[in-house]
Amino acid sequence: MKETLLHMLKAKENGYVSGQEISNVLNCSRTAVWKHVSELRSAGYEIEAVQKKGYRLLRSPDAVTPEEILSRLKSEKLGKKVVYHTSLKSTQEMAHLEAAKNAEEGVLVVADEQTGGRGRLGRSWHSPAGTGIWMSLVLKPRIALQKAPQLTLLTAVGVVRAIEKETGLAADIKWPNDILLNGKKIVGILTELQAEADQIHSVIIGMGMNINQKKEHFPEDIAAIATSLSAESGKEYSRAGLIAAVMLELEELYKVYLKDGFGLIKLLWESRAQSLGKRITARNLNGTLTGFAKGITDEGVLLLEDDEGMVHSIYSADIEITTTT
Ligand code: BTX
Repeated sequence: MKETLLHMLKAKENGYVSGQEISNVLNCSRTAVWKHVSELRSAGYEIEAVQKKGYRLLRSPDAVTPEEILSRLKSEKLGKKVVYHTSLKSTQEMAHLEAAKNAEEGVLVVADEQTGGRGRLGRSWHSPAGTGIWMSLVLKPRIALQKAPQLTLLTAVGVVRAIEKETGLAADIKWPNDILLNGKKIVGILTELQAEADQIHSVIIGMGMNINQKKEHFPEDIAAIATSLSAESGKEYSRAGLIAAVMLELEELYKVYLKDGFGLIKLLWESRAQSLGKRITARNLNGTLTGFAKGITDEGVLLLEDDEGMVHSIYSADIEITTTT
């Protein structure tokens, strides 16, 4: 109901929608219309009511509620169902539960704040209220287990393209899961699986995007490595607009991926990857390797050539670019 009402108000940009028209479309009384308008107002919408003219939307809050996301969504499947919570420990956790309940592909779990947001290897992800995007998308691709890392790379490409389209800012990808703006981390991607033997049931793609935080909002331990779109450009962005843009980009890339495989995605990824062709240090649980980042395989695995000329396949690591040549 609220969603339809919002759609109607938004569709009449700067114009009035009469109470009668709303009550006809929603099939409810004028008093019920007033109640829905009041609910929207308490959620932060500024709505003007003028006798004989009707209602006019003056301002929407920067919320990541289903109403705000769905009224901007252009994708057909991804993000069509939004599971929203003001505060969650982790959207990943909730998306795992949704996936286990046999949620349809494309379900998106969003929280305004995470109290226990997580990164890889048990690390934490700083997710304060009101300024960033913390979301987890459920996909159900019929692909072999070892191909799952490709979806992290696909997501990175989709997120970078969405940011560029929505904000004009050009971000880079650092293998495998970081998106950087001016050398600092603005987005982290966490891909997790529900699988049995070598059969994937669901892929849960977690995305943490720093959007409107000010520089001083970042805690000391990450202030030197993290940034937000707003901290870099001085502008503020609609989080719901960015979520809708990410869903559309991901949907387009995902369709190509399912139909034609990883080839095109790989090319797109390589064109945005700042670590390729550079001397890097890769650290993971097996130790530290330094060498030349030759490229990625068709599976999305990073190839590192060490100083003895031996090529190593790196499945998971933290990468540091040691020099720019
Ligand atoms: P990662 O392990 O590559 O990065 C985690 C590291 O990034 C932390 O140890 C810290 O140094 C740094 N960091 C923490 N918070 C931030 C931040 N807000 N901005 C920049 N750097 C930060 C990356 O893991 C994957 C993160 C995925 C987060 C999403 S949010 C929605 C979903 N739910 C959830 O619990 N996780 C995912």
